[in-house]
Amino acid sequence: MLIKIRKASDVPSSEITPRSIYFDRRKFIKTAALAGAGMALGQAFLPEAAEAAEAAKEKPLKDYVKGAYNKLGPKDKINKFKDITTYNNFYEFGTGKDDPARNAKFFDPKPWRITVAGEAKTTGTFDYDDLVKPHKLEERIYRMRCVEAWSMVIPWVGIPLADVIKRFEPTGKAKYVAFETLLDPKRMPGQRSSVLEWPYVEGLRLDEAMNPLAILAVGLYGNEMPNQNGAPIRLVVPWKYGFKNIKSIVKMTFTEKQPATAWNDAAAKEYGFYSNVNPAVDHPRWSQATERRIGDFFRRGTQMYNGYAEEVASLYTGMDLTKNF
Ligand SMILES: Nc1nc2c(c(=O)[nH]1)N[C@H]1C(S)=C(S)[C@@H](COP(=O)(O)O)O[C@H]1N2
Ligand SMILES: [Mo]
Repeated sequence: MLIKIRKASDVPSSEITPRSIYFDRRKFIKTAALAGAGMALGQAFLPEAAEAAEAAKEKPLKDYVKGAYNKLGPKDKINKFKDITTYNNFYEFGTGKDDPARNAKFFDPKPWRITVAGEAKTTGTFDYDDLVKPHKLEERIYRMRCVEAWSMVIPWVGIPLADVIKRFEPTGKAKYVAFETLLDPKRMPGQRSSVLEWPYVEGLRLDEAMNPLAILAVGLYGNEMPNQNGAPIRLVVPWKYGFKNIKSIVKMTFTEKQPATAWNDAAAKEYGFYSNVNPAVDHPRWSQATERRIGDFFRRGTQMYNGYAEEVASLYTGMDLTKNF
């Protein structure tokens, strides 16, 4: 049994953010449990993370191809659902790793519409179902390497980005595809502060976007995408640093020129357009030679293209990777 969750629209915005409320509630939970009230209250008072896990499990994705792509190394273990859903970067819901799980809790990602614009034969605004339903869902178990030098292995469920792009028939002028996250400070409290320019934007060269590894993910662990991971639909390009994997996408634009990207706008010397995982190109403020796999004690070496060189290296032949970082 889960407590009935109020819709985001029923929650006054003043109630979504304040940490004090959260901490007070946690204190209350502890006290209640100690008093032996836990049993009577049942699962309504599970700790936050377990509650989120329970909620996600109630939304299983039906009918997806298991193990469609699963090229893990001997030292790769799929991360726990708890790690994947409580250690996040999603600045629209706060800058702390545990902020998105808490602050995205009441976000309601349906109905959702996605606008396709720019250099393509078919453009317009589409309902989520019209965009996703024509495609067969596939499980893709990928490593994800954040530019901050931590990593995870995540069992995504999604659709190949190339198949989506083909449906819109980009014109000969289309050289890039740009993506935008929802802009809605009422529902995304982090957008009320100016840590980044909103909306969060990202982009790929069209040939990168057409690479078979690139997917639009709509779920993980066989369930619909948890809000904190970018519900209802987000990009996953596993050979690039995590910030390329833009969440909660509302717009896709085919462009002739290289589009602006959020972290490049914020600090161009630190975050390039390409952002391919590369142990030999350090971030100006830290080394990228090693990484910390969430759940591990010892650091491990960073792999070129995050271990996907075989699939993607040909996209960058002849390019100076130090300049095009
Ligand atoms: N819209 C949006 N997308 C985003 C981010 C963000 O802050 N906003 N953070 C990025 C970063 S830095 C990382 S590492 C990944 C984290 O994805 P995860 O929380 O699902 O592991 O999301 C990326 N996508
Ligand atoms: Mo990241």
